[in-house]
Amino acid sequence: MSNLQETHLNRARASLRQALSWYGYLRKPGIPPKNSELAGLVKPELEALTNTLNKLDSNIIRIAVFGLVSRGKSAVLNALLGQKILQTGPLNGVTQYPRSVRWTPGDKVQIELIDTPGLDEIQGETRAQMAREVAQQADLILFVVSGDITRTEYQGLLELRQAQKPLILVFNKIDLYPDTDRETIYRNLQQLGAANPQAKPLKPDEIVMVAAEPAPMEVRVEFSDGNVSYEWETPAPQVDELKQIILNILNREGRSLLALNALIQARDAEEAIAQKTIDLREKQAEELIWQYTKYKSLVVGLNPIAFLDVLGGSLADLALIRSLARLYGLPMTGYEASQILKTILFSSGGLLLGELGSSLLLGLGKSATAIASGENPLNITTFAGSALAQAGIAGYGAYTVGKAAQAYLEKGCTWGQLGASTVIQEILSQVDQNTILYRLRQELGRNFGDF
Ligand SMILES: Nc1nc2c(ncn2[C@@H]2O[C@H](COP(=O)(O)OP(=O)(O)OP(=O)(O)O)[C@@H](O)[C@H]2O)c(=O)[nH]1
Ligand SMILES: [Mg+2]
Repeated sequence: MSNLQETHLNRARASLRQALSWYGYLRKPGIPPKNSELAGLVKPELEALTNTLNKLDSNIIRIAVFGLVSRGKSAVLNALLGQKILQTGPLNGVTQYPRSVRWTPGDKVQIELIDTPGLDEIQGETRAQMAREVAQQADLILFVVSGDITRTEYQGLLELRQAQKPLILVFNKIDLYPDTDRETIYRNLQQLGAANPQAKPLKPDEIVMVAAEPAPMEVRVEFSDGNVSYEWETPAPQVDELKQIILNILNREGRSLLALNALIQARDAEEAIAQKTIDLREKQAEELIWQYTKYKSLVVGLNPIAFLDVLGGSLADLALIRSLARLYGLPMTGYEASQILKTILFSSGGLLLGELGSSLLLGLGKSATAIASGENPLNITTFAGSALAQAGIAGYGAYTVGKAAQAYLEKGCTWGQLGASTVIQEILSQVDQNTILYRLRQELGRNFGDF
C-alpha cells in the first residue's frame, strides 16, 4: 500500500513535469512575438502548474473546514490542534478570512489545517468563489454541522461535493443533545450527507460526532466535612474519534490523495491553456482548415487510382491534425494524431466512414474510366463527374475532421501518455476497495472525457 502510494506520487510528478516542459516555450524569457500574447494569457495556469508541483514535493496534506457560521469550525480545528490557536466565539462571523495552521499529529505526516468563514457569512459570488478556491486546494474536507441540517447548509454541502474531494461530515456540539436526540440526528445526517438522495448512507468513517468546545457544566462538589457547593467546570473536548479517522485516512491513502489532487488541478490548468490557445488562434485555424479542405479535395478528386486517393485523403487529414496541433503549440505525436483521426472517424456517426466507402466506390469508377479513357471524350466526362463528387465529399470530410480535431485538442490534450487525465484514471483503477478514493471513483469517473 505504501509502495503504491509512492508510485502514485511519482506518476503525478512525472505528469506535471511533462506538462511544464511542454509549455516551457511559453515560460522562457525572450518569447518570440507570435507567442508573447498567448504567454501572457496562460500565465496564471502555468503558475498554477508550478505551484502544484511544488506542493507535491513538499508533501503537505491540506485539510479544509467548511460550514455555516457558528457551527464550531474554528473550535473543531483548535480541538484537533490541542490548543486554542484560532479565535472562536458566540457571535456570527468570528472568522472573516481563510486562515491556515500547521498541524503535526505524528512525526510522519505534515498537515495544514485551513479555517474558513461561515458559508452564509460572506455574501453571494464572493462566498462561492472563496469556497471553490479553498476546496480546490484541499485534499480532505471537513463539513461541520451542529444539529439537523438547514436548507442553506444542505445547499453548501452539495456545492462542496462538486469539488470531488473526500469529505467527512462532522456533527459538533453533541454535548447539547440528550443521547436519543443525538442518535436521531446522526441517522438523519447519515442519509442527508450522502452524495445524492439515492446514494448509500454515509459510512462510519465519513460521519463523526464531536464536542469541540463543550459548554461549561455546573457540577456538584461535596466536601469531606459534608458541605456541598456548585461549580462550573469545562469538560474536555471530544475529538479523538475524528482525529483517528483523519489519521487512518492519511496513512492509508494520504499520498495517493495528494497525487490525485495535484493531477486534477493540473488537468484543469491544462484544459484552460488549450482553451485559451484555441480561442486566440481561432482565425488562423479556420484558414488552415479551409486550406486543407481545398487541398484534400484536389488530391482525392484528381488522383486516378482508387485506394491511393483514399490514402491521400487520410494522409491529408493526419497532416491537418498535426498542423493544427503545431499551430496551437499543443503536445502531439504522430501516433496520437492517428489515434485522434481514428476516434474522429468513429465518433462522427459514420458520416466520415461513409466518406471512405463512397470514396472507394467513386474512386474505383474513376480508375476504371481512367484506364479505359484514351481519347474518348465521354469517358473523360465520367471521370470528371465521379472526381467532382468524390472531391466534394472529401472536402466536407476534411472540414469536419478539422473541427473535430479542434474539439479534441481542447479536451484531449490531457489524455496522452503521462497526461493528467490518463494518470488520474490509472490511480483510480488501482486503489483499494476500502479506501475513500475508491468510493470517490464513481463520482470522478463521470468526469472522464469521451476521448
Ligand atoms: N456547547 C458547545 N458549544 C460549542 C462547541 N463547539 C463550539 N462551540 C461554541 O460555538 C460558538 C461558535 O464556535 P466557533 O468555533 O467560533 O464557530 P465557527 O464555525 O468558527 O464560527 P464563525 O467563524 O463565526 O463562522 C462558540 O461560542 C463556541 O464556544 C461544542 O462542542 N459544544
Ligand atoms: Mg470561525
